[in-house]
Amino acid sequence: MSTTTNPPPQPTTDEPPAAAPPPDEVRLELFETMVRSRTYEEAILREYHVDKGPGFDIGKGQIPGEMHLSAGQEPVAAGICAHLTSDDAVTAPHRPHHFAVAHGVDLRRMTAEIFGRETGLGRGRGGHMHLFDPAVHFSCSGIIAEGYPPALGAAFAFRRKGTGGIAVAVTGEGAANQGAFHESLNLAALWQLPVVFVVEDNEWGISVPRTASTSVASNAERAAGYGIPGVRVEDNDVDAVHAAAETAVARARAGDGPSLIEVATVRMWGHFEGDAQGYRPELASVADLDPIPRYAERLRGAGVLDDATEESIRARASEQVEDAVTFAKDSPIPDPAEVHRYVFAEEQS
Ligand SMILES: Cc1ncc(C[n+]2csc(CCOP(=O)(O)OP(=O)(O)O)c2C)c(N)n1
Repeated sequence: MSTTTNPPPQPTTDEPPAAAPPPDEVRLELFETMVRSRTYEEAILREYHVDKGPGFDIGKGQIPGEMHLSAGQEPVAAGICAHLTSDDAVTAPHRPHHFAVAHGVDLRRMTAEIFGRETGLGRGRGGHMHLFDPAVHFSCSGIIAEGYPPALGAAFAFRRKGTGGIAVAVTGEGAANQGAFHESLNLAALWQLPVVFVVEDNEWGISVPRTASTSVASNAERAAGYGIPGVRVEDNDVDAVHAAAETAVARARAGDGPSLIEVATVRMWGHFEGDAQGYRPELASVADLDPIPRYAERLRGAGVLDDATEESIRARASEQVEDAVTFAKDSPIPDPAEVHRYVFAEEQS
């Protein structure tokens, strides 16, 4: 019987580029995108809890069903989407709002979808985990890691059509243990597709810590297993995400194939609204990790942001968000007689 010895592990990941910060106007745009996203989620949070009582009944209220909010993870979406246009595709996970906002999904129709209204992106049939906006090639799914394979399809189509578009596939670190994640990395590498894979490592998959679900310290190491570059951005740093994405997007656009970016980020609120988070020892200090005031502080220190600019950014965000919420609330609910429309049903009644 012969035995083989595995070679010692080699360093497998590229270090994120130690780039200079983006130009001032870009940093302000990154800040504004993050503020718009947070303002949006604060409004959805407010509206979601209306009429859920007494107690908390997830099926009640004007937005029934589960709600997964992304507060804290805004640097990932802002830094990546700053390099994209509406000709590029984004496939987001069940926690999609920050990517939808950053990629320019129609805010009114997205909000109407979340409220289950006929004017929604999916005529109110899909809800907050199923937002589809073909105008900007955006989609998301409640089935974790299932945004990865469709991103390959979009990238393949863009290449065949010669549009110059690329696809960005986003998932959480928990979902990076799903087969669809690994199959997608393999095929995208094999076919050298213009894809950027993004993993948001918020350290928790519902109540499961990443150390209990994931065999490697960084998903960037897994990229090496498929022969593609992988980087991990630490500290939820939007400037560093922007720099890493610049490299990965340029590589995809140049026809040099896919890359993977993992970002160490933070889920500031529950896995879903109503989650008491008793499993989370660090809960008391999570608010200190809020990336938006941290970035504001950094921009102030660099002389990029002042009170007046921040106020106008926040006012603009509130105006856009409240306009979208009003549009949604003023929209009709779907006609109950049409419950069988757009679904496979043996009998239409
Ligand atoms: C295929 C599949 N299995 C299980 C679930 C249930 N589920 C919903 S979210 C989630 C955890 C996801 O964790 P992660 O990928 O880290 O994303 P996060 O929620 O932290 O953003 C699970 C297991 C699902 N939606 N899809």
